[in-house]
Amino acid sequence: MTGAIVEPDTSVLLDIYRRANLIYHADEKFRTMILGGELQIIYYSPRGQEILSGALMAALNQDDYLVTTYRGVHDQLAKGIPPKDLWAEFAGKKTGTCKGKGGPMHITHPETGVMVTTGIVGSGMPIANGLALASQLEGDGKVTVVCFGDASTNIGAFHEALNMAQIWKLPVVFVCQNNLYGEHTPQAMSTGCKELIDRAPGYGIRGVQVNGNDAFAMYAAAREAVDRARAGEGPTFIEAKTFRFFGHLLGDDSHYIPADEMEAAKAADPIPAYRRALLERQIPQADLDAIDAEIIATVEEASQYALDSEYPDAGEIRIDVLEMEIAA
Ligand SMILES: Cc1ncc(C[n+]2csc(CCOP(=O)(O)OP(=O)(O)O)c2C)c(N)n1
Ligand SMILES: [Mg+2]
Repeated sequence: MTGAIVEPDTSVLLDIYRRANLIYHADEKFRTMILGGELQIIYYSPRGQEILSGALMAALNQDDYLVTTYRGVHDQLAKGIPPKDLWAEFAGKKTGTCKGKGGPMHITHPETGVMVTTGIVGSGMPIANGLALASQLEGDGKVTVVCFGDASTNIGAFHEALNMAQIWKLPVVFVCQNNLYGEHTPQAMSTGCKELIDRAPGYGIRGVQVNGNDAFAMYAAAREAVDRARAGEGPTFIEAKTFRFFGHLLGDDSHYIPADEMEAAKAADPIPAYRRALLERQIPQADLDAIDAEIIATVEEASQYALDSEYPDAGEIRIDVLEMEIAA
């Protein structure tokens, strides 16, 4: 874990609060809409991982790059995609980030640096290297962050990407959001090494293990890794420990998670814990309540916008796609 932590100032603490609680309320609304039949999508809830993502994205610039996964709605919102555009894409509407043709699994929004969302486990890491290599060659000063889960560290692409990033000193930060399970399999059943951070020395890459649910520790780890990458000091592998409260996908009853493990994780829910931490630091409750109210209104507006928007026209089906002529 990281050592002594210098606390960020109040504006950063509130920024993290805002990002994390936008995720929290959006996730709640997504689940309500899906279970109520208003939205027909497969949904991978990031509930429990909000603080990790909020603190991580608060350390990035708007034009820094992000690559994330099917569970990436927390990362996408925290990176700054306008909720209306994101919601409409989830609903498959033409007002969405990809004109409703990508859906939740393929969110892209270059205006806020969200370059790729992928459902192919581990595939984001080499792509992140490509983005970081482009930044290095062009000298644009951007940093690429790539998020992935614990089970993704068993994919070959993870090992190739860490090695290549290190030898080329790429401005990339690999963030493993270790929620301890890959689908229904606990880490110990799929992974030989106990601590994922132990994979870093094998590639000579800087490794940092952190409690991702602790906003202060997570922000400090992210800040340092991002600053180093931007300064040309190369990549970092961050293993951020966290937990997911709704299983792999919505509808998963999490029967494979021991009851006491789930209970302990919920007792340590990072969302109320961070609110308590801010109140202890004399941040007025009214300020936090005002942010919550604003977020709830934003989420309501975004979800209604998605419902009210139109589906793409049938004539759109061959536009924005790669077409190949197949010889008869
Ligand atoms: C290459 C590949 N193999 C298998 C799958 C099926 N699959 C989808 S999610 C997943 C688990 C990934 O777990 P982890 O990386 O820990 O991320 P989490 O879902 O916990 O956020 C698997 C095996 C896939 N999508 N792609
Ligand atoms: Mg996982």
